[in-house]
Amino acid sequence: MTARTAQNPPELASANPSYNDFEQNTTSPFPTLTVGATADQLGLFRVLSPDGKIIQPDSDLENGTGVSDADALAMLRSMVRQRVLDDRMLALQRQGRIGFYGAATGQEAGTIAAGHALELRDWIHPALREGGMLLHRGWPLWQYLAQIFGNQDDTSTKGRQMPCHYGSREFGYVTLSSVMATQMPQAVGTAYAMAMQHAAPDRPICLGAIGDGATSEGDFHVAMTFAGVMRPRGLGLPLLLYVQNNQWAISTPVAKQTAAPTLASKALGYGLVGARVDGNDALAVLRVMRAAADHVRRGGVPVFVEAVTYRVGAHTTSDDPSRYRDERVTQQWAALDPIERLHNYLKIRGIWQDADLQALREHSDEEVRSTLAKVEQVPPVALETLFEDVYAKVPPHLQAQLAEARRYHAKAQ
Ligand SMILES: Cc1ncc(C[n+]2csc(CCOP(=O)(O)OP(=O)(O)O)c2C)c(N)n1
Ligand SMILES: [Mg+2]
Repeated sequence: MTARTAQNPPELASANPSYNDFEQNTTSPFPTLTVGATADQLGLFRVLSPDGKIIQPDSDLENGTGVSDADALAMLRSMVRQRVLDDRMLALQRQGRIGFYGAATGQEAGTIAAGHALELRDWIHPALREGGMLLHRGWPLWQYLAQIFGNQDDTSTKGRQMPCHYGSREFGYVTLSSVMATQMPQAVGTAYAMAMQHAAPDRPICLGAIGDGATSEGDFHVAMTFAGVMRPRGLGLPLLLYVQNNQWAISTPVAKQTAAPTLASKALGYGLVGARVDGNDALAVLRVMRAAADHVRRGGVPVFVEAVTYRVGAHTTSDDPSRYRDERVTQQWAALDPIERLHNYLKIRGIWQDADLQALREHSDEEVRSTLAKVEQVPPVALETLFEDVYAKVPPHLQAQLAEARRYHAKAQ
C-alpha cells in the first residue's frame, strides 16, 4: 500500500463533476427526502437524457415522468423567453446601452423549474440568476427592463441599483442583494416569520437561492445551522435552500470551494434534508423541488437542494472566462442545453415541433424588442430623487452635495 504523504495525497472526492464522469443516461432513485439519506445527496436525479428521452419511465406517474404537458410547456415558454431576453441584454451591454448584466444562459431549467415548483404566496430570496422566476410569476417585462435602465418607471429600485437587482413585494421576490450568501439567513428569517403567522400543513414557504461560491461564506454556515435547529411550533421551518452549482464563482472552480463529495452532502452535517438533481433537466428539477416544497409546507425538516449545471457564459458582462478556463469544456456542457432537452422531450411526446420552438423564439424576440423600444423612451430618474427617502427634510450637507451633483451634471451634458 502506498503511504499517504503530502507528496502523495489521497484522492479527494470533488464537488466539481468532470464532464467525462458525468454519465448522462443514468439516474439515481427519486430522493427520499429524509434526514441523513446520503444516497439522495451523493446521487443525481434525472428524468430525461440530453436528447429528451425518459431514462426510466414510471407507468404509475403521469406521462411516465410525473410532470403534466401543461407544466412542461409553461416551463419551456419561460425558458425560451429568458434565453432570448438574456441574449438581447448582452447585446445591449456591448452596444453601451446598459451598464451591466448577469445572464442565466444554460441555467434556464435550474431557474424556471425551481420557480415553477412554488406557489405565488411563497417568497423568494434570489441570487443573481433567478430573475426568470420573477418573470415566470407574471412580473411585467417592462418593469424588468425599467430596472435595468434605471429609468423613471423603475418601481423596484428607483434607479439606484445596478441592473439585475429588481424585486417586487407583490410577486414575493425580494430585491437581489449582491452580497453572496445573504439570501440564506434572510430566507431563514422569512421562513421563521411564516411559521409564526401560518399553521401547517398549509403554509407559505420561502426559497433562499445561492450559487456554489456562496457555500464558502460564513452566512451559509449560519443559515444552515439555524435552518436545522429552529423549530417554531415544534415543526421544521417552511424553508427551501437552493444552490445552483454552475461550477464556477467568477474564476474560482467549485473544487476550490469545498472538498466535500457534493454540495448537497453538506445537508447531513446540519441535520437538514439534502437532495441532488440534474439542473439542466427541467422535469427533474420540478419534481424534486415540488416534493421538497410539499415536505416543508407540511412541517418537515428544511431541504437543501443542489442543482448541478454549468455557467456556459461569462460571470457577468464584466468578465472574460477564456482567461481562466478551458472553453472546450464549456462547449461540452453547452451541448447539454436544457431548452433543447425539454424541446426534444415534447417532440417525442408528439405535442410540439421544431416550428413551434422557432415560433416561440420569434414571439419572445418580438416581445422583448417592442417592450425595449418603449422602455428606452422613458427618461432617467431625476437627480433629486437620489436624496429622497432617508430624511423627512434633506439636511444641509446633503443639499450641498445635491448642488454639486447638479453642477457636475450640467457640465457633463
Ligand atoms: C460576500 C461577497 N464576496 C464577494 C463578492 C463578489 N462576487 C460577486 S458574484 C461572485 C461569485 C458568485 O459565484 P456563485 O456563488 O457560484 O454564483 P454564480 O455567479 O456562479 O451564479 C463574487 C465572488 C460578493 N458579491 N459578495
Ligand atoms: Mg457559481
